[in-house]
Amino acid sequence: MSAALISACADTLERAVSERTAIGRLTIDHPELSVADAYAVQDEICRRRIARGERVVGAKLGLTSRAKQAQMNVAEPMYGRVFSTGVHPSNEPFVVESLIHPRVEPEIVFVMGRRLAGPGVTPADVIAATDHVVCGLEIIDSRYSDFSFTAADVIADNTSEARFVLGPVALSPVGIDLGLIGLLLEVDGEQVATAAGAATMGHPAEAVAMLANWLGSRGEALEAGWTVLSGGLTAAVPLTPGSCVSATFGRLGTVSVRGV
Ligand code: OOG
Ligand code: MG
Repeated sequence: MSAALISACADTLERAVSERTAIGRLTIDHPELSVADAYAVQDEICRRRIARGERVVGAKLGLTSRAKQAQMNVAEPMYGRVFSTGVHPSNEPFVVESLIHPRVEPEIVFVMGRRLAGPGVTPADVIAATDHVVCGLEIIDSRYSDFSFTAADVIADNTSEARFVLGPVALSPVGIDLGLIGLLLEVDGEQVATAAGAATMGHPAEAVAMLANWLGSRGEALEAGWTVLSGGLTAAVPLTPGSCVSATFGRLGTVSVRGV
């Protein structure tokens, strides 16, 4: 795909964000959009956001659990970038209208103690390079109508990245089996899903290792201090005004967000 077309796709997605209006999939008009093209569109949008003063504070994995893959009908794991502007304070209500059609999903979040880049990164390397883990809720917002997309569409859209909320308990991952951390997801106090850390590729550190290897192959890295969202453990739930989504993760505590 030409540089002009990559730039035009970036324009279309950026307009959807600024106008808070969902668009049709890019691949309807551009069925030739490949995964590599899609990352080029994502890169272009990230470059523009950085040029406008936003700061990359980490990365996110997408579609790393069967629950998410089944919900979105996309079976391919992927990554995106997270920005300083995406941090939502845990005690503040979330204005639903600030996004197009936000959904919330529970994730285990790694905060890197040192830089990590592939090739050859293993889950044990991830644990050793991690300063601490926390639980989190990612607030995603697809720029596509009805969250309907192919892998290429959603990669171009920075994997529906919008905001995230971090939980209250920071723990070293050493000596904890993150695969066996239990999760209870509730909406307005009603149980909607349960899962364990192992829902993301057998172990959340497995997903983060894959990301470090992908980034390494591009000459990039998980940087020290970065926040890394390892992927939704359950299907995402809509965030609506007046509702409260809450995730309790064993020793990592409870994180919630209330829509207004
Ligand atoms: C794509 C984002 C996927 C995850 O954790 O699986 C994602 C989407 O579902 O809109 O962030
Ligand atoms: Mg996510």
